[in-house]
Order: sequence, then structure tokens, then C-alpha cells
Amino acid sequence: MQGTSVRWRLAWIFPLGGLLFTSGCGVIGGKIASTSDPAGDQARHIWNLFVVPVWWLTVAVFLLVTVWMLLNIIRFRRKPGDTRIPPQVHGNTRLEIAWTLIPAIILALIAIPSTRLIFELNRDPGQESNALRVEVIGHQWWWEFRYPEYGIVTAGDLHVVVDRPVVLTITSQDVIHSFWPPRLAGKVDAIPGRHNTMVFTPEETGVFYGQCAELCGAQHAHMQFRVVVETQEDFDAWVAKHQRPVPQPAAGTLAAQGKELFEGSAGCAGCHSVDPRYDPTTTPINKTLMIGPNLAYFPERHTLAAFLPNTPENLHQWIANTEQVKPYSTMAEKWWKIRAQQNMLLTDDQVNAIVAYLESLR
Ligand code: HEC
Ligand SMILES: [Cu+2]
Repeated sequence: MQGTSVRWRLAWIFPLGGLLFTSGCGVIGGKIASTSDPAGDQARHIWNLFVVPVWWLTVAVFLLVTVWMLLNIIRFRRKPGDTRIPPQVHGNTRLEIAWTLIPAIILALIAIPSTRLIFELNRDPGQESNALRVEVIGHQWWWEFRYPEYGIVTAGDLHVVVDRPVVLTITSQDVIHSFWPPRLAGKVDAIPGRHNTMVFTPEETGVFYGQCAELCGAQHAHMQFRVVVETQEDFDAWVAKHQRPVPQPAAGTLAAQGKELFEGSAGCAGCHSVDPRYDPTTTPINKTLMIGPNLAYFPERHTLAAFLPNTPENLHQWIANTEQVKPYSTMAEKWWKIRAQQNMLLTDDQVNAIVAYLESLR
């Protein structure tokens, strides 16, 4: 008796735990990055499919079962003084057929619109749709974005145009990742050697949170991105900027010292380019020019290392303490740790100079 009551008293942990677990979604601009608040056509179709057949059918089943169960519990309660053993029943063919058939029919009802939608979503709208075409490449643990039409390569922030269809060709450089901007579209896997398509039309301007949705290693949770949905005018200005080389720091400035370090003894240029232009004929998709993200116009990005707010303080931390900020990342493993072993970590002044240089790339 005692055991049962303790177990019952602890039962609330399960629904509460479930609630906490499912509410673990990103918050950006004061808004939760929730699939229930779609800002693009694909996310809206998925949400509508979920709400109409799935959610309401589930609610109906839940109410039916609970009410029926409660009625029976009350109706067939043991009365005081009643010591009879109730009739013992075993099996009821009709009942068993019914509770097999009904769920099968419900599942079929859900499956038909779901399957239809899966085939409708991500269908290429064709050349005449004026869609913006972007190549998305997953890396452990950051996202690269290439615009072959404009010869631009960038990382972290995906720039797209409001009310203009986007066709993403998604692949991976290493392991399987999954590209997921919850308020704009569903998930599409990024698989090495495959080019999967995602198609959606953003319906609101703004900055939208995105996340790798496939467990892809130690820093999977820190493999985020942002989708910047802007007007055609703002997008054109962004493209024009990225088609120009980055500004050069004036001679004698701290930034100029930083540039020298970046290209020279600090070893950054071995993995990072600051040339925003990229020639799709010489660097086809899935062949990276550089090991690290392209750093052209880096200050405009919302995130640093795919998860931190992009501030000069965090940038300083990143360069000075890469291993602590994002353990196991390629820059920590192949640069910071090696320099730490050789006692060649940058001095605070050197880091300041490099930060000044990267901050000048705007
Ligand atoms: C061994 C290759 C390598 C070297 C050398 C290297 N990096 Fe990196 N860097 C990377 C990789 C890979 C990432 C992405 C890490 C991640 O987010 O998981 C990165 C990320 C960054 C980022 C964040 C970019 C973004 O879009 O968020 C900055 C800034 C950066 N590195 C600056 C530097 C500087 C400055 C140096 C030299 C002091 C340097 N890196 C040296 C590989 C390298
Ligand atoms: Cu990933």
C-alpha cells in the first residue's frame, strides 16, 4: 500500500519532465523559434497538417478513452460490503477486432495527407519561378552557404528574400547533419555525397533561428545558423557588398597589425579566406576552398562559431581560448591545441590586433 502511494505521488514527474524536454527550443528576438509560429509556406503547411488531422484526432481519441475509462471506474467501483469476486472474462474477439481496426483507420487517415505533403514540399519550382538558389554545406560544426549565381560564399547567416522562393541544395562535408529552420521549413538531411533539396518561401522579414537536427558529434548543439529574410532591395545591397573585396585597413593601425598576423605568423589564413567571391567553376559544391568559414564581412554575422553572439568580446575569447569555448572544434584541435603544446599561443596584444582586423571587415 505504502509503495503505491509513493509511486503515485511521484507520477507528476513524467508529464512535467516531458514538458520541460519538449520546450527546449531556441529563443531569438524575444520570440520562441517554434514550429507553431510559421513564417514560411513550408512550415505553415506542416503546421496545418499537424493541427488538423493529427492534433484534433488525438484530442478526440484522448477524450473518448479517458471519459469512457472514468465512467467505468466510477460505475463499477466496489460497493461497501460487497465481497463478491466479479465475473472473470477472457478475450472478446469483436472488441479486439474493433481496437485493431479503428487505430489502423486513424493512422491511414493521417498517412494520406502526410505522404501527399511530403511529395509536394521540396519540389523544385523550376527555372521560371525566379527562385533564389543556394548551396548549403554542413561541416562539423558550422554551416556554409554558397550563392553560385552571384559568386558569393559565406557562413552562419543565410540571406534570402521575403516572398521569393528559395531552393536550397543541401549536402555535407563530413558526417550526416540536418538543416532545420523551424519557423520557415521542416528538416532536410545533409548527407555527404548527396544533394538534397529544400524549397520554401519566407513570408516575413526578420532573423530566424536554425539548428542542426542530427546528432553529429560533440558540438552538435552548437551547430546553429540564422536565416536573414530581407527585402529584395536589402538583399541586392548585401549581394553588391559581397561582390566587392573586403576593405583594407589603413597602414599603421592596429587592424593593419592584425592583418599581418592573420596572414602570417598566427596561421589563420591557412584555414580562413577573407575573399567573399567564389568561383563555382573552380570550387564545385562539396569541395571546400578552406577548412574554416569564409571570414569576409564577418562582423555582419549574428553568430560566432555557430552559437555565440558575435561580439568583439566573444571574438577575443574565441581566438584566445578556442579550446574552452568550443572543445573538439577543428580550430581548437588543429590550431589552438597545437599552438598551446608548442607554447605559441597569441599574446593578448596580438589577439587585440586580430580582433581589430576582423572587426574592420565590414
Ligand atoms: C586549422 C584550421 C583553422 C585555423 C588555423 C584557424 N581557424 Fe578559425 N575556424 C576554423 C574552423 C573549422 C572554424 C569553425 C568552427 C566551428 O564553428 O565549429 C573556425 C571559426 C572561426 C571563426 C568564427 C567564424 C564564424 O563564422 O562564426 C573566426 C572568427 C575564426 N575562426 C578566426 C580565426 C583566426 C583569427 C585565426 C588565427 C588566429 C583562426 N581562425 C585560425 C578553422 C581554423
Ligand atoms: Cu550537425
